[in-house]
Amino acid sequence: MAIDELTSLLNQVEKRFEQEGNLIQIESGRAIFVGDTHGDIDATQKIFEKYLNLENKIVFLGDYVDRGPASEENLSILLKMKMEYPDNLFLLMGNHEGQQAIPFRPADFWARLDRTRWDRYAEGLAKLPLAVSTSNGIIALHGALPEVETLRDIENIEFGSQQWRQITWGDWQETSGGYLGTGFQFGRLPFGWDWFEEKMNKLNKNVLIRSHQPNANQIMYGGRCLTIFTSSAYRSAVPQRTVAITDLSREVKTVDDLTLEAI
Ligand SMILES: [Mn+2]
Repeated sequence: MAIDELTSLLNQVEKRFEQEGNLIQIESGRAIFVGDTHGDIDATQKIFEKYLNLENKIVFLGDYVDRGPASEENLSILLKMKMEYPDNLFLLMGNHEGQQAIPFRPADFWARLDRTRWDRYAEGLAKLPLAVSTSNGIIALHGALPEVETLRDIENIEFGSQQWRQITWGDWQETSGGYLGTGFQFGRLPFGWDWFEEKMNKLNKNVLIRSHQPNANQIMYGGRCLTIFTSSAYRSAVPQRTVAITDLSREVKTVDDLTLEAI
């Protein structure tokens, strides 16, 4: 994309993200949750063909760039479609959009950008919302649950803070315990079942839908934690690109109340 076009697009879409704030509430209709797409523009286009209409709300859980073959194209189409369908398409932040706060490597998308584009993307993507709350019992975000007292506290989480990092970099381990300490992979924060239960009680939610961790078990914690991945970039760990669908008129108590579809 030419720099003028990029600047204009980011100027528009940033305003929209600022209006939405960190926490998006979805109250009605059908919601489709999409995991990491990671440069897999084919996945993103299939999602739009299959689900984008004025009745549906599509929620992308972050990580649009790096790893796959078409990062900038994937990100551009998502930002452009966000401006065309602002009330039907929601984009959340993953750790790959937070390169400015926690730089990591390899990051092929970021590494290929010149300084002007790097700065402009970093500034714009830092404004992405962090979480979606639905009226039928779901919280959706990229990684793990943040240390907050109530759902509304998510509104005040600052980019680059510890709570931001819990959301964008947090992993879940199939074990009891709270914060499980460092010593795992770079940047990642591992948490256990006790952390999950405690934070879900505070948020007053039944099911967490998240992505970020291709090697995680798809369903954990008594059927209340779902990890989906919607990219071909980690095909060995995740052979099928999966989305999760919910009808907001029905309460979701466990993952069994969601519909999982391969795209
Ligand atoms: Mn991630």
